[in-house]
Amino acid sequence: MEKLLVNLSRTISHALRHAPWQYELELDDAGWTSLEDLLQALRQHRRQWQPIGLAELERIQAESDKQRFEIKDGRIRAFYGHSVPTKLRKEPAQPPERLYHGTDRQFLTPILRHGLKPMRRQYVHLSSEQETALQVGQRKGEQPVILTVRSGEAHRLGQVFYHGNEMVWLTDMVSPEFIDLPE
Ligand code: HQG
Repeated sequence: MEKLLVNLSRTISHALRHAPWQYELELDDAGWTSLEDLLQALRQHRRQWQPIGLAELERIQAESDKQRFEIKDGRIRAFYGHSVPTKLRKEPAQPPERLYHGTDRQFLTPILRHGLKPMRRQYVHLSSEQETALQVGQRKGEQPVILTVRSGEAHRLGQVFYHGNEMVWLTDMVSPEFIDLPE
């Protein structure tokens, strides 16, 4: 994807996940905001973004490695990743039997002691595929580790999981008893 679109995608993530107020946007309880307001804010943010419109957002959707945003009925939201202070409403869903979490070896001791915590985000992020988890882990340090989460078992015992997008699942925390290390 060309640089302009990568930068645009990062700024949209920042606006919709972390700091909507910096762009004079307000998110509703499920994270939606007006698409037209977002486009206006982006056009003001950088001079070279003045001509951007829906077509550029659609190109980001088509060319990104991940599905990060949802656009519907004149509104847009981030699928996952939020850190805004008000916890967003997500729809509970039945997870697959196993999910994966990529991290770095340096975090294993606290994770195995206290479980997976959302840290600075609203939810713990889990991947439905090991390959995606590996990519996430590689961003955290030199020694990526893929943890397996027995999500089916946790769900049957009452833990709630939420859909991010097709590949990303969210939950409030994962207790160490449901986490398996690689062999
Ligand atoms: C670690 C990307 C110590 C956890 C990805 C992770 C994802 C603990 C870090 C999405 C811990 C938090 C989110 C504990 C968890 N003690 N460390 N008890 N519990 N951790 O960035 O899951 O490309 O907030 O292992 O694809 O890495 O941005 O979460 O290393 O879906 O669209 O604390 O972001 O998507 O890191 O990544 P993050 P994440 P995008």
